[in-house]
Amino acid sequence: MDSATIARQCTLCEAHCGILVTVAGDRVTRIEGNPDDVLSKGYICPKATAMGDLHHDPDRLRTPVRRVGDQFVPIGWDAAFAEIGTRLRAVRAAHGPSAIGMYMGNPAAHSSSVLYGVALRAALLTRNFFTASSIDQFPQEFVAWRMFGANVLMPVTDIDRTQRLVILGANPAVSNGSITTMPGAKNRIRDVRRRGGTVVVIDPRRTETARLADEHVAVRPGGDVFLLLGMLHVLVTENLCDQRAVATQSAGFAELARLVATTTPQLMAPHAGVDADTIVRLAREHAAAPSAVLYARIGVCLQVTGTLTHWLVNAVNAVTGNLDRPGGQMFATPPVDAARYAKHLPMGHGAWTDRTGSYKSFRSELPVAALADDISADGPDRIRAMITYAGNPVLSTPQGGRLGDALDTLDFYVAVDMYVTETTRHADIILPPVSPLEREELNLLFPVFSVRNNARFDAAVFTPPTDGLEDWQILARLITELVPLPARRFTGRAVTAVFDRLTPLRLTAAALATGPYGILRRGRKGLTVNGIRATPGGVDLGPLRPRLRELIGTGDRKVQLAPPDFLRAVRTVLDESRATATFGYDLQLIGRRHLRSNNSWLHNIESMVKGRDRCTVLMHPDDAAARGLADGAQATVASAVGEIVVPVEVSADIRPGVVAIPHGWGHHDPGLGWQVAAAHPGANVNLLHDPTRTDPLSGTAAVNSTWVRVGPVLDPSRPADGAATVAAPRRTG
Ligand SMILES: Nc1nc2c(c(=O)[nH]1)N[C@H]1C(S)=C(S)[C@@H](COP(=O)(O)OP(=O)(O)OC[C@H]3O[C@@H](n4cnc5c(=O)[nH]c(N)nc54)[C@H](O)[C@@H]3O)O[C@H]1N2
Ligand SMILES: Nc1nc2c(c(=O)[nH]1)N[C@H]1C(S)=C(S)[C@@H](COP(=O)(O)OP(=O)(O)OC[C@H]3O[C@@H](n4cnc5c(=O)[nH]c(N)nc54)[C@H](O)[C@@H]3O)O[C@H]1N2
Ligand code: SF4
Ligand SMILES: [Mo]
Repeated sequence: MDSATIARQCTLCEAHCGILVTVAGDRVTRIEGNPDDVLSKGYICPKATAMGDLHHDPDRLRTPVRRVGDQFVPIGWDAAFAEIGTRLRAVRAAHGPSAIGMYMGNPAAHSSSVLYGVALRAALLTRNFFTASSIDQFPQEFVAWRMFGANVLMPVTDIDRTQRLVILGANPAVSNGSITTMPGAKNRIRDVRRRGGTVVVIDPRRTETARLADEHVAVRPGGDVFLLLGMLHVLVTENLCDQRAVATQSAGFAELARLVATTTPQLMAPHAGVDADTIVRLAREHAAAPSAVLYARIGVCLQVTGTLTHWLVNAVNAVTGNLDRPGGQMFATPPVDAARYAKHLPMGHGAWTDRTGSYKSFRSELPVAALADDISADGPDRIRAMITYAGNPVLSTPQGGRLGDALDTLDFYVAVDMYVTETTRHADIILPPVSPLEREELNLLFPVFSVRNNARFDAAVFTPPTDGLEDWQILARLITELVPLPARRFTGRAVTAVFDRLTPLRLTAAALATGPYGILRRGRKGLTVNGIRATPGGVDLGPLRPRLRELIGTGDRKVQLAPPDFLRAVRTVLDESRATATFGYDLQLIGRRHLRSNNSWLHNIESMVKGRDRCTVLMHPDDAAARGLADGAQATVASAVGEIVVPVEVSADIRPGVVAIPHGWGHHDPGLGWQVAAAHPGANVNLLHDPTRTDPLSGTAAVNSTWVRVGPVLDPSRPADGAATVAAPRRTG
C-alpha cells in the first residue's frame, strides 16, 4: 500500500502544533510532532492522534441527515438545502430577520471557514447572534476595545523573552495557551527559569503549570481583582511605576492612582485570600524584574469580575513599563494584520439587548446567557428558528438545563456539525463538513495571537469525498438560500457562482498580498500562499516587535488606564465585597481542563477517555473528610440552580473551600450519535451554574466561583445530571 507523510497542523486547539501525518492508503497510520515547525518545534500533546481517530470515527456523519420521528435518516445535499431554504425563509417572512438565531462554537475559529460563518451572520441580519466568545474571551476583547481602541488588540504574552512570568487563571501546561498561542507551553515555561527568570502561578489549584513554577499563590476564586488592586496600591504608593512609559503611552494614571490609594494590601488580603505580605512582594518583584508580564485567561475571564480583572492585569503591565516591550505584553505582526483594520469596526455595544433587556449587544452579538430564554419566553419577538455551527451549547454553556427543551420548541433548527451531539440531536437537519484532514487552508486568526510571527499552511491529508462539502461551502449554500425571495432564482445562482470563486484560500491569497509581508509591500520577496505551502514547517517571521503606536485606536491614541465605567464598576465590587452570605452553600466551584479532553467533543475517541474517570469533583482532603467522602465515592454537588452526581477525587493540590469539576461532560442524552462517549458520560457541570450570573460589563458567563455544597448521594436511583437533562418529548416533522 502506498505510504506518504504530510505536514500540516493539529487544529484541535489554539496551539495548532505542526504534525506529520503518515498514511497508508486511506488510513492514518501515525501522527507525530513536526520538528521543523517554526512555532511548535516538534511538540504535540496526546490529543494530536485524535485527528486521525476523528477522521476514521464510524460515528462521524458523512452525509446530511434529516429527522424523521426519533431517527435521523440520510438526505441528499440539494434536498437538504432546498428544505432549509424554504423553512428559514418562511420563518423570516412571517416574523422578521431576528426570528432566526445563530450560535457559532469554538471549532469555527480553527478553520478559515469562519469567514463564511461571519458572512452568514451578516446575511441573516439577525440580532440574535451568539458565540462561544461570551463564555470565553469576551472580557479580554471588551478590555482591549476600551483600553486600546479595538477588540482584536488583546496583547500577547512575550513568554519567550520575559524574565518574570506571572500566570493568573490559566493552565497552559495543559491548555497550551490561548489568546497567546504557545505550543509546547511547558518547555517555554521551563525556559523562563533556565534563563534565570521567575515563574509564578496564581490559581486556587496547584495545577500542572504551578508545578513548573517557582511560586504558587493559591488565590480565592474571584479574589484576583482584589489582589491586583492591592498590587497597584503598592506600585503607586511606593513609586514603583515606570513614569516615562506611563507618560508616553497612557492616559488616566491619576484616576487609577486615586482609585488604588485606599486598596491597601491589608484591606484586600482577606478578599483575595492571599496574605498582605505576598501581595506587596508580588508588586515589588514585578516592578523590579528586567521584564515582567502578567498573563491571565479563562480562570479570571469567566467571573463576574472578568472585565475588571483583565483591565487591572493590563494596567499592572502598562504602569510597570511592560506593555509593548520585549518580555512584556506585545502585539503580533501577523501576515494579515487584522488589528490594523479592527479599530475602524464599530463594536455596537448596547446597540440592542436581549428580550429581557438584561444583556447588551457587544461586537454585534448577544451573550449566550440569554439564548434559552430568547427561544422559549413567550412573545412575538422570540427566536423561532436556529442555526448552530460547530458548537455544543447544551453542554458548554449554563442554561439552567433548559436549552435542549427550548430547541425542541423551534419551528426549525439546522446544525452544521459532524456529530449528533447533546445540541444537534434537537435539529431537523444536520449538515456535516468533511473531516479536518480533508481540508487545506492557511489559518489567519492564530498568528494574530502567536508568541512569534509566523505563517503556516495546512495541507489536506486526504482528498475530500466527491460528495463532501467543507464548512465554508455549506455556509455559502445557506447564504444563497437566504437571499430574498423575488429575485431568488437568479440571484441565488449568481451568488453561488460568486462564492464558487471566493474560496477561503483565494481570499487568503488576496489578504496576504496586501498584508505586512505581502507582495504589494515586498515585491517578489513577498509572502504568497504557494510560498508558504512549499515550506512544510511554516515560515518564521521573527519575534514580536513594538507596535502599539501604530495600532492603537483610542481617540487620543493613548492607553486608557482608567475608563470611567470600569472605575464605577470596581467601586461597586469593593462596596459589595463585604457581603458574604452564601445561603448554606459552603464551597466555591471552579473549572478544570484535562490534557486528553477538549471542551465537549473528544470523548468519543477511545484513547481520550480510557483509564480513570476524568469528570470528578476535585476536593481538599479536609473538605472531603468533613463530609465523610472518600476518594472515588459518588457525591452530590448542588448549587442554588442545579444538582449533579460525580465521583470524588481527593487532592491536597486544591485550596480548601474550593472544588473543581471539568466542563463538556454529561453524555447521557438518548439518541446521541456518540457511542464511545455514551459509555463515559460524566455529568454536565454547567447545570450548576446560574445562567444569569454574568460579568455585568461584557455579559460573559461567570462560571468560576459558583457556590455549591457537596455531600453523599442520598438517592442513588436519580440520574447523574439530576432531572434536568431527562429527554423532552421530541417534535416530529
Ligand atoms: N463551565 C465551563 N464551561 C465552559 C468553559 C469552562 O471553562 N467552564 N469553557 C468555555 C470555552 S473556553 C469554550 S471555547 C466553550 C466551547 O463551547 P462550544 O464551542 O459550544 O462547544 P465545543 O465542545 O467546542 O463543541 C464543538 C462542536 O463542534 C463540532 N465540530 C468540531 N469540529 C468541527 C468542524 O470543523 N466543523 C463543524 N461544523 N463542527 C465541528 C463538534 O462535533 C462539537 O459538536 O465551552 C465553554 N464552556
Ligand atoms: N487539553 C485541553 N486544552 C485546551 C482546552 C481543553 O478543553 N482541553 N480548551 C481550549 C480552550 S477552548 C481554551 S479557551 C483554553 C483555555 O486555556 P486556560 O485558560 O489555560 O485553561 P483552564 O485549564 O481552564 O485554566 C483556567 C485556570 O484558572 C483557574 N481558576 C479558576 N478560577 C480562578 C480564579 O478565580 N482565579 C485564578 N487566578 N484562577 C482561577 C483554574 O484552576 C485553572 O487552572 O484551553 C484550550 N486548550
Ligand atoms: S496542544 Fe495538542 S490538541 Fe492542541 S494543537 Fe497541539 S497537539 Fe493539537
Ligand atoms: Mo475557549
